[in-house]
Amino acid sequence: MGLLSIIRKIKKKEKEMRILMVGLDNSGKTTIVLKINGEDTSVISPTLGFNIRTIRYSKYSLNIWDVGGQKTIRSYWRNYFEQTDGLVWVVDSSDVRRLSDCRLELHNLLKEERLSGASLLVFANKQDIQGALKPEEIVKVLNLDGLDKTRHWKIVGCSAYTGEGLLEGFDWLVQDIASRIYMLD
Ligand code: G3D
Repeated sequence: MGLLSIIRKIKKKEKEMRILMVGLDNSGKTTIVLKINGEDTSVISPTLGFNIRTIRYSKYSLNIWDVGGQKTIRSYWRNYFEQTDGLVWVVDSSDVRRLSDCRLELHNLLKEERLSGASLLVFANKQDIQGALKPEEIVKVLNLDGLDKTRHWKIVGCSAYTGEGLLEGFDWLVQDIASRIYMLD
């Protein structure tokens, strides 16, 4: 292999970002990933309780790990933390009953040492449903203002059905990660 192709290869690798999609089951993780990339989504591992999808997003290649949220498999989330650049925490904003569970799981997750540097995007999903809590309300219920001051985070209201908010959220996440890890770009 020539030097140029090696350099190209390294550069290509550098443009990869590893994103972990998490949240309670039924929050809309799968629907969001499908919506953002439509048919182009390639599913690497549809079995084993998680999917890895690689999507092109501007000049980056996002490896999105979509880990199931059922209670029984939440304890396995920790197996996917290594080298996570960004976390997308998806909330079903219409499922008020489970928001305290949601807050608990989120804060537990963020205690993980290996995730301490990851940018956090909170998607207040299902905004199309009447009665869904607004992003400002989700901030309060999930106590996001109480997060560690060093955490980079943002909340965006969205609907995986209409597509509202999805690009705004991913744009922020990708920019935030890029500014941390690709400073020479
Ligand atoms: P998960 O991957 O987090 O478990 P899914 O969640 O993507 O499977 O979505 C769970 C259910 O919520 C699905 O409904 C899906 O269609 C619905 N859903 C996801 N996003 C939205 C949204 O923005 N608005 C509305 N109204 N519904 C949404 P079903 O009925 O297929 O189980």
